[in-house]
Amino acid sequence: MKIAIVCYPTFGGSGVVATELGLELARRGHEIHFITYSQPVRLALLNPNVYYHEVNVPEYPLFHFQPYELALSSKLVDMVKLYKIELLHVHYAIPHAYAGYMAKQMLKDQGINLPMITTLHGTDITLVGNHPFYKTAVTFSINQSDYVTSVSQSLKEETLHLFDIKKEILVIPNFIELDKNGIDSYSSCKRYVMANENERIITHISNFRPIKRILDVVKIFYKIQQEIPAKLMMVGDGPEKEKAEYLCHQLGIFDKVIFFGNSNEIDKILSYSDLFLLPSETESFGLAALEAMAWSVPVISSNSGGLSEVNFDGISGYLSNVGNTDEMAVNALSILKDNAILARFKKNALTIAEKFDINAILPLYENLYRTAINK
Ligand code: GMT
Repeated sequence: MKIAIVCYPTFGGSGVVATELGLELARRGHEIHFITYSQPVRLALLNPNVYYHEVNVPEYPLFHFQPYELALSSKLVDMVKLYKIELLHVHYAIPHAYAGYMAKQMLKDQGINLPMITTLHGTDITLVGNHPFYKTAVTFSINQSDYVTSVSQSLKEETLHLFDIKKEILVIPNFIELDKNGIDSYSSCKRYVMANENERIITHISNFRPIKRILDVVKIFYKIQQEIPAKLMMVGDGPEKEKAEYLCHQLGIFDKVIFFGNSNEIDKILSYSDLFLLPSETESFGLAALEAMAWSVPVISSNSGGLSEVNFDGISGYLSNVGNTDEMAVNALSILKDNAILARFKKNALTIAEKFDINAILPLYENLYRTAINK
């Protein structure tokens, strides 16, 4: 199949999912066209089945806001005609579903039918999409999609609750590529760069937005390190970073915390980790938690959104109410203090992650594509 994928190319869950999906589809022989404003961060190598088409928005003094949707929909029409693309899959409703709808209409005018699938990822529904200034257009463009998927049952329910959606929403959970997590990767790791042998390694990865509650991460770690030797790996970048650094200074633990910034070494860092913290205000799914679990890392998370569909309480980790950092620290210590308990949680985390293996999830998308194209 010839498929166009539209996504955000930056660090962030929806872009990662879209890129990994496209790369795996290409490996399976499909022709994949990524159409976005810069090369997706995980799209390291182009191969004969992978194309990248950049959307440029020329500056013009009259524009206070650059009309990205216009440029994107134009590019979509041009690429669909040039490469005879059969299907459009947009990730993150805003503004991609809207631009996709415009492209569909322009193509229809030229006698070309382009089926469109919209995948809802989270904040496009819960935070941004629900804003009254966007809601009308978001509702319209979701309803105009030929098929709609969401990455968790929780997000599906929230979408139906917040918007007047007339389409069926199919839940296709996010996935993980487990094959790359081979034992060989462990052997080449240099753990001593991050922590001493006797120290537990605690990790958090996100875009450091307020919704991730990274000050809670620091507070939980502060309580952990009071009882056991430990180091905290803070991976990512975003608006809350400075506040978190300041809190580490205030608490006198700056020497125990490493701020990596955005990193391409996430797999390596996770392979060293003993525990992952994700105390978010909300997560539609929590891909970062799944990535940690795929490296046998137990997760301490909040219980909001779709996190309970990924992290199983008392099995792969623990879930607490948002902001309950005391309970999160107690739960973390109950795992970290005992080698046998830690080993059990690690094993369980991997077992649950295996249910989300790409080989199990990808056929769900492939089947949907076939249905959409042949309809
Ligand atoms: O919240 C983020 O970090 C970014 C955002 C995105 O779209 O890139 O993530 C959302 O999509 C991810 C992939 O489906 C989910 O794993 C995240 O849980 C979701 N974030 C939220 O719901 C806050």
